[in-house]
Amino acid sequence: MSDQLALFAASPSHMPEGLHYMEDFISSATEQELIAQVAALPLRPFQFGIYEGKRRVVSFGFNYDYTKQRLEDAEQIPPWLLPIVAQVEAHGGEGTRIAQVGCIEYGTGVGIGWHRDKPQFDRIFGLSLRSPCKFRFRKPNGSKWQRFTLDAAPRSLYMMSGESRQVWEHSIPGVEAPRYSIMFRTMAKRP
Ligand SMILES: O=C(O)CCC(=O)C(=O)O
Repeated sequence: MSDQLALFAASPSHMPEGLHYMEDFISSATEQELIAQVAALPLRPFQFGIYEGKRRVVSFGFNYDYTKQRLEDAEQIPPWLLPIVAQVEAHGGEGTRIAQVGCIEYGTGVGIGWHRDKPQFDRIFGLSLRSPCKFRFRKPNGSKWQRFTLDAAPRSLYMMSGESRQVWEHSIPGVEAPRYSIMFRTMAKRP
């Protein structure tokens, strides 16, 4: 484990393999600044082909187009996000290069359904802002689901890699208070 990943080592051992979690990744002052920046973005309802999700999003670097089923170029990661991108890259360890950032706003009662992130991406980091959420995981276990729930606190960072990223699905039930998150994604290596 790299020195940087050792900083995530508080993760309980019963977590899905490859899931790491760190509380207080940022200060309250930085959280307030990031919330103000994200809230000022031109957030739009998440587009899922002909469907629209209730969470509102903006993507930088790349955007996955569900109609065309491919990644499209998106606007460059803006300067105000670069310090936090650098902080996430440092925690991800040597060779961590964030190529895509997604900013998400969840109103009260809004969540995200079961899914795995697109295979074009490799590791996924999520910074939680403003209020907590139940970050749920499930994977098939015979005819049942094996489940795990991470209580993701505001200002915490999780990282999904390995099985938690490739095998387990994740979802968030409707949040009890408005929540923002910033997702940071590295690219998968092409075969
Ligand atoms: O808001 C979060 O922490 C999770 C978002 C997520 O799962 C996604 O954008 O694919």
